[in-house]
Amino acid sequence: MGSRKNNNSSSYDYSFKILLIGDSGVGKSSLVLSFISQQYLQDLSPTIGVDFKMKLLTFGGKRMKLTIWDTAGQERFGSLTSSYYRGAHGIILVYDVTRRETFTNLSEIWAKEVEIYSTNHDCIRILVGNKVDRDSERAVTVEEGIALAREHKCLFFECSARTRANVQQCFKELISKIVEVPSLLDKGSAIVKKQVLEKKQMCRAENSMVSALLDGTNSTDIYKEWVVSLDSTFNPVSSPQPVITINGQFPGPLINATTNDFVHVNLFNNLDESLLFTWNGIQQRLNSWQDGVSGTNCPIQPGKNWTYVFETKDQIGTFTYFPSINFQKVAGGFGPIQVNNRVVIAVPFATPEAEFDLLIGDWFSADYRVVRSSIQGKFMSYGAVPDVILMNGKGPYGLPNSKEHESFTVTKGKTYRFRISNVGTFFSFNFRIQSHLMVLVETEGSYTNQITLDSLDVHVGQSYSVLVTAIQDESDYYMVATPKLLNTSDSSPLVAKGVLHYANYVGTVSGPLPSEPNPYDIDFSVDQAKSIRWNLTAGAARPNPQGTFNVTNITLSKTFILHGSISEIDGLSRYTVNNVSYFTPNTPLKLADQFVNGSVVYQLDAFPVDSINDAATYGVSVVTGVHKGWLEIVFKNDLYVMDSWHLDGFGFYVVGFGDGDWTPESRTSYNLYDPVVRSTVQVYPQRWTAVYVFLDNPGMWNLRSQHSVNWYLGQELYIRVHDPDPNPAKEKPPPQKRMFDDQSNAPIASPFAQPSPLLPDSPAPQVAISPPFPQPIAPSNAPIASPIAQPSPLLPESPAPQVAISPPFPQPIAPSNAPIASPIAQPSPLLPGSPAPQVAVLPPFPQPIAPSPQSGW
Ligand SMILES: Nc1nc2c(ncn2[C@@H]2O[C@H](COP(=O)(O)OP(=O)(O)OP(=O)(O)O)[C@@H](O)[C@H]2O)c(=O)[nH]1
Ligand SMILES: [Mg+2]
Repeated sequence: MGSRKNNNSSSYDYSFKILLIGDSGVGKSSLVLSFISQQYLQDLSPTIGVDFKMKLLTFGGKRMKLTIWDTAGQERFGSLTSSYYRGAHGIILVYDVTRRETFTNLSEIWAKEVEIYSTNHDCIRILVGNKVDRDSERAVTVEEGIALAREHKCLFFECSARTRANVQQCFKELISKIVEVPSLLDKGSAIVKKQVLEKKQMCRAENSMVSALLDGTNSTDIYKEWVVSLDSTFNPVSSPQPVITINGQFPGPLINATTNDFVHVNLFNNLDESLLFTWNGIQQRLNSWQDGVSGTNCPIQPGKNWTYVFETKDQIGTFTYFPSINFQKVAGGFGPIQVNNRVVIAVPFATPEAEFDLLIGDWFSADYRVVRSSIQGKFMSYGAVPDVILMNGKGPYGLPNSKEHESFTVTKGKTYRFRISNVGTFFSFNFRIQSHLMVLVETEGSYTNQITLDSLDVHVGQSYSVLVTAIQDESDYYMVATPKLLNTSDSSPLVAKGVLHYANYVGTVSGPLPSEPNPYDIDFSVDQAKSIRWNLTAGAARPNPQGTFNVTNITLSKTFILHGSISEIDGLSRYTVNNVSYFTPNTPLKLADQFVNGSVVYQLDAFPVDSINDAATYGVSVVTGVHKGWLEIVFKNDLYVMDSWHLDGFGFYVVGFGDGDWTPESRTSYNLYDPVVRSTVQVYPQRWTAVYVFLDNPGMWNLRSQHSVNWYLGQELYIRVHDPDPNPAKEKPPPQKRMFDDQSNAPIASPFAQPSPLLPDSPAPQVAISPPFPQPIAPSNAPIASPIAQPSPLLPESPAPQVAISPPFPQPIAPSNAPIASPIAQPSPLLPGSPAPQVAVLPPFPQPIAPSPQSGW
């Protein structure tokens, strides 16, 4: 993976701001939709505030970016924020030809606002009479329209957003008039705009005009076409094995976005099993439909494609993406995401010479499907130890038969930004560069206080940015990542080694590896974690400083105390939260929610959020998160190995790390002043980590262990943040083309809406639950090693801490004679009294290729 020079080039020649105004219901949003897409017009909800839409087009050989500000007609009594008008190159004043008052309001209210607030006095205005398809109900004549247009020096069109009559012509005419006005053309020029912005940035004039301009006009659409395949030729380490590649690359390509961009990823599944991709740390604001986990989306079936469309709304930072089901992350498929500051928001450090994406993670040399089978044994089996740690898919320096090591070239005296992510499955690691210090600047969406480190602990699923200045003699230097909680020798494959190469140096890297902190020294790691604080004065996604949001005085609406542990259920090894192991239903929770309020698929709040279930059990764990409430989560790690937790949709305010039991008094040790905000937090063995979350993002959000085995074997739950108002400004509606539409012959109707023909007498809506309970993919006869309890052949010297498996596991709740029970079909201690829905023999949806705990459908 190479470096990227920091230069910005626009993908358009001109950028114009178009504003639509007029009474509520006249069809402004419909006109915009009709213009930018070919969709059949549906009834829309009233716009709240303002909506932005982008359209890129070529006009007269020039590339144009239109940012269309679709305002809310309901605001007419309060008057639109004047900033909406500022800088507009074109204004469309819309009335409804069937409602006379919308016409009179145009001259009495709207046109006056334009006069007062419009800052481009030569901006082009266009008067539009909409809904001419309802000609028989007409209340305003064409002549009256023309007269008003003359009075206000506007162009005039009559349109129908419904039939699309005249809509394209109207926008085209507007653009053609804008480009005829030299002053407007100048203001819309990308080059001039950049110069103006740079000047403004230099002056650091964060006045409201700049921020208003930025709020809407800088977003871009980024389009990706990805083919996801199993590649048996990559072989990062000696043995042949299938690796998940994207367009032939491993790791996958960078998604390089800026705050508020729209990312479109059209993903073709060339695997022989279903898959989903999740965008770890991207908050998918109001849009959990694009989150790509089993609770929100149906898997993309083999041979099919699906386009994710998501917005990097109000975010900056370093993140990763990866496959979320079927244990596939163990085989690769991961890649980097970066979300850059908008150009006018100053980054709190000088622009580095270049950036390096450094994805580091543990790796199994076996086929992931074999590893997947091995962790599903009937007896105690808690995974297997990864064999090697890779840097950007490459083996450690000097490891025979592995892919050539990673190397970055630097120039003496220059400073570089390293974006380091732990894309592994199990090991936390300590990262360091021989003879070089690192300045920590960012983590998963937040700028941090800038602390200088000689080594950095990165836990599974986490990302950081550090600055490294090439201050040493021209030579080569080791970049090293060593696993935590494991003793390794320098030559161990579990010591990742790459090279920092100074340009012009001819020679090889030498010298001892940079010394590591004691890998068992938890206090070192905790102290470092506590020293990573939020940079309160830096702006990030917004111009105002991060510290504007303060958690000192918030009122908590709820506390979850979540114990991560292991257990055995019906003879199967499972990971648990409060003794409940997540069972993945066939129907994604989000779809179930949409159609039948979730009933039948899950029972809301049956999961014990602050107590431990007596007996280990399966559950479709969905809990309520109070919309706009503050949630406190205390993660407790009952095991003797590291864990790390991630919540989709939000950032964690990391307020505390503690030893032993957590009690309400533990809150006195919290850092409420400048807790860092990030999406993944580590939980140390036998310790707790406390976070706050502000639940301002309605949706169905996955809370999971980032450790692949833990996640695959049930260590997850969902937080349902719900606002009963079906307003798309509060939560976006499902994507137009839902996944099952794409992948099966099933109608787009609810899976519950129609009784199955197989179950004519069924009193309740049916759930397709097939296969029933999670099954091991294949019986594993091989002795299954615990990752910790038994040394791996690759780790002869590791003394290995022990996993506490005492007291002995709870016994299976009931002997499970065939037929195998579904956690839903049988009353469970978690679901008291839940009416036992029927198991449909033939579900209406596609089946997973291989039954597995997370396969969904
Ligand atoms: N028959 C007909 N109906 C239309 C047309 N354009 C919009 N509508 C309908 O009019 C209603 C209001 O349309 P919107 O586009 O939401 O109106 P708006 O101006 O954006 O309203 P606010 O967001 O509240 O300001 C919806 O039910 C549309 O389906 C049209 O050309 N013909
Ligand atoms: Mg609207």
